[in-house]
Amino acid sequence: MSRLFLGLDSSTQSLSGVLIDADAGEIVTELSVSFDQDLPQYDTRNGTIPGDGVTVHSQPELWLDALDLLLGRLRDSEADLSSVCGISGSGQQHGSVYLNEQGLGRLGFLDASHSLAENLRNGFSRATSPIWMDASTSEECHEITEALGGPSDVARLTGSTAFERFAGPQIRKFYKNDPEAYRVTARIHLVSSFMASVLSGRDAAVDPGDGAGMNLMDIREKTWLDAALDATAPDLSGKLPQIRESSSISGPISPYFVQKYGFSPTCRCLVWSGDNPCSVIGLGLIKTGMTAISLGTSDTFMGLMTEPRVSEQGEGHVFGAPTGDYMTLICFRNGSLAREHVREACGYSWEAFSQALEQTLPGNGGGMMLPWVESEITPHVPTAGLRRKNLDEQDGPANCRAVIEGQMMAMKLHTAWACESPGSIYVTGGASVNRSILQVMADIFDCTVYPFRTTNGAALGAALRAYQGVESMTRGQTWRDIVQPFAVPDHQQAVRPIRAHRTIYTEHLKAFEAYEQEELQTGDSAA
Ligand code: ADP
Ligand code: XUL
Repeated sequence: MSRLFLGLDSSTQSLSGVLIDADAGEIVTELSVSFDQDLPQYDTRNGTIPGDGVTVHSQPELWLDALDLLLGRLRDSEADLSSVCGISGSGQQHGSVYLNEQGLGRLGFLDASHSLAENLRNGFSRATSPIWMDASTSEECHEITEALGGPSDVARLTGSTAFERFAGPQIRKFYKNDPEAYRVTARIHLVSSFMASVLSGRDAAVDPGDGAGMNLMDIREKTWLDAALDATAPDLSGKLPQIRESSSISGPISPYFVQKYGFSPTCRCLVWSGDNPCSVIGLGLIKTGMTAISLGTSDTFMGLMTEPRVSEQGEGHVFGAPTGDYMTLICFRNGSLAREHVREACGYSWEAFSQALEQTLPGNGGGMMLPWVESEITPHVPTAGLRRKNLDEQDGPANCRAVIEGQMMAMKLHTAWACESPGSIYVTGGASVNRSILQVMADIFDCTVYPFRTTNGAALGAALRAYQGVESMTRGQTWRDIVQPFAVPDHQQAVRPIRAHRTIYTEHLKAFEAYEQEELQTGDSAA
């Protein structure tokens, strides 16, 4: 009988499942539930409750209904859920779920004749959950930062400076706005640990990957940091779950899922993690020094590290990695957004955009662009607006090269604190199909770039974590044994740096850095 492992990814807009066959080394099936389309009764937009764009929440019952729906679809497919040996998951990071005593108590008694959402009705002390897109807690970030001694102390202690979307500032805001509801909160879970609690029918732990996204965890000790808890809200330690390594088993699956969907009672539920730590595994980043870049809606840089080093500028984050090491995550908000903006302004297709890159020269004759179409996370740019230097707005091809060079040079500069010169880069996300863009990346980073085709990287990573957690207890397989058949870059499509471009970019990077500094200091938007 095959040994199957299930990975779930509870993300912003959907819940996905990837079922893998560990013996065959292949994916058996992949399914997804879209919140907006499949659960229209919640009336979400892109998975969130419509609002002002600053306060951004979702409903925890939505995630529960999605779980019932997805598992029902899996049961009705060919998949043999009774052969699933282990389940783990990946959650959108930073989102928090607030259970009262009743909700916490119900976890152990889920009744299969009702839905999960019905089981947990009246079980929440906060009706909706703030998620990672929420930016409404600047005041609380400031208060927490003051109490902990300043931004560099917060970063050194917790792995990140205080960020609006992180759970700690969100908890503080809840406590300040509704102290009574905060008082009756018995447990504050992350999306990941909430879903793990439901699956295992018991209060599940947070792992160091997702726990680091709260501004509450001691990044070195991987324990709750008393000073941060005190700076956030009273009596917080009794309201938080335990922290346990992400390979830990939370317990056997709740009888609810055995009765309803045909899982074996011996199926084990592992602790869940955040989507970024899971993606690191789904991309096969299991050795320190390995790096990946995702060119998606926003661009993200991920890398494994042995020590939790933080940037002096407070850029990016350090999270625990599922391998027990650390990982960095550095987010550049203006990714595809800025590429599309420039492409559309030129009236180009992606093909014409690629041709423009091919017909222009590295260094762009000194023409540069700071691609801040929206406010930028890295570097911190609150005032949106494209900036250009030595660049004619009407020159389409030069603008295409300038946006890509600007993005890659910014990435090179602002990730150097974490990884000065990567040996190679795995690249994924929608724009990774574009080899002309990858050539600029290879030249600027001066290393080989390997495209990595994956759709459900976080769910796959979660399935591999389940496999590792269950199997490492008995068979002693290494991470390499586990990840290798599933997570392989496309070596035939590798893009290598062109030697002749090295000196050009060494010089161009210096000019770009000076230009960026200048603009960051003046702070005004242009063009
Ligand atoms: P998400 O962050 O939503 O997962 P994806 O990784 O799916 O995003 O990337 C989608 C983006 O990929 C599109 O918005 C588009 O800008 C970009 N894209 C698609 N094809 C190309 C191409 N040939 N060249 C550059 N970018 C592309
Ligand atoms: C990471 C972050 C996002 C969410 C998306 O810090 O905010 O990547 O995890 O799900």
